[in-house]
Amino acid sequence: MNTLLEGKTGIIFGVANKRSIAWGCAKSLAQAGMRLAFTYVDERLEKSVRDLVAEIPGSLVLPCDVTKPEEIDEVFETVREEFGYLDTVVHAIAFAKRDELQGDFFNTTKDGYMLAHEVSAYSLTAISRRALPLMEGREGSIVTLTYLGSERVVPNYNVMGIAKAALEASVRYLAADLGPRGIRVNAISAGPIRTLAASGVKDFADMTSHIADIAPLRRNVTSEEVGDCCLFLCGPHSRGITGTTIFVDAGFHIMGG
Ligand code: NAD
Ligand code: 0WE
Repeated sequence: MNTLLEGKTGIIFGVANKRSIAWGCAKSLAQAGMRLAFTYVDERLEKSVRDLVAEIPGSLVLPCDVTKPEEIDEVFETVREEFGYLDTVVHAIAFAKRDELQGDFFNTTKDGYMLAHEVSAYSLTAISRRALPLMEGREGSIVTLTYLGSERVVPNYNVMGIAKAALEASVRYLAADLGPRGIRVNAISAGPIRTLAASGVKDFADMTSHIADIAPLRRNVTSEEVGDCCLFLCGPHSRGITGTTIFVDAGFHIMGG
């Protein structure tokens, strides 16, 4: 436990279970003394999230499916009542239909394209707009999670790559809007981590072993390492950084062969 973020509050979107990158972020922020609210997407995940969050006393747990605007409204209304203000938002949400994450990208359906963008990209803007009144003038920080598939072709990542490109562009536009109001916005581009969202991804084990062969650090990364970067981006040490993407990928993205 340290006191770096004592008296600060944050909300974390995207905890599903203990392997979630969002949970890695939660542990780092809670360790620094931040009071946290968590959202879960549906009843199927409620118990899993409540059981985990019991490890961090004083936390709020609220339902939020980002495809339902009234649920996002309700989350921020409750945070306003319970916390009164907000210093941090962690956005660690992505979804595409399983069918869209295999085979040729050109077969992406309009519905599949729209859904992936709604959940994985637009939600950052929808959340940031509602967070603004609670965060204004507090030197707050918004952090989202992205992946290299936004700028390079990663087989099967398909429509998620397009959605992550939109997410990263959203980070830049939001940073420009919110900077004058004292709020920073950044993305962390994580290397592959075996989470629920990665389970069932074809050839995932081959991808991670390739990274361990090629990346400068000759290994993969953990959600705790991503969480510590999130801690940096939410705290005073990153006060000069906004609108950017930081890679937590053992250096893999710099390699050309
Ligand atoms: P995860 O499955 O633990 O988290 C994804 C979360 O998205 C889940 O909690 C899920 O409930 C939530 N979600 C899905 N649809 C939603 C909706 N409609 N409304 C609200 N929440 C919804 O997996 P993760 O790997 O921890 O993913 C977190 C973030 O990290 C995602 O943005 C993902 O793209 C990104 N990321 C993951 C990796 C990886 O290899 N695991 C690498 C880089 C970036
Ligand atoms: O962003 C992600 C995960 C995105 C994701 C994964 C799933 C699988 C299950 C979004 N939606 C779904 N929907 C499902 O039904 N990552 C960065 C992890 C990931 O996913 C891949 C990867 C990597 C890496 C998919 C194909 C290729 C590589």
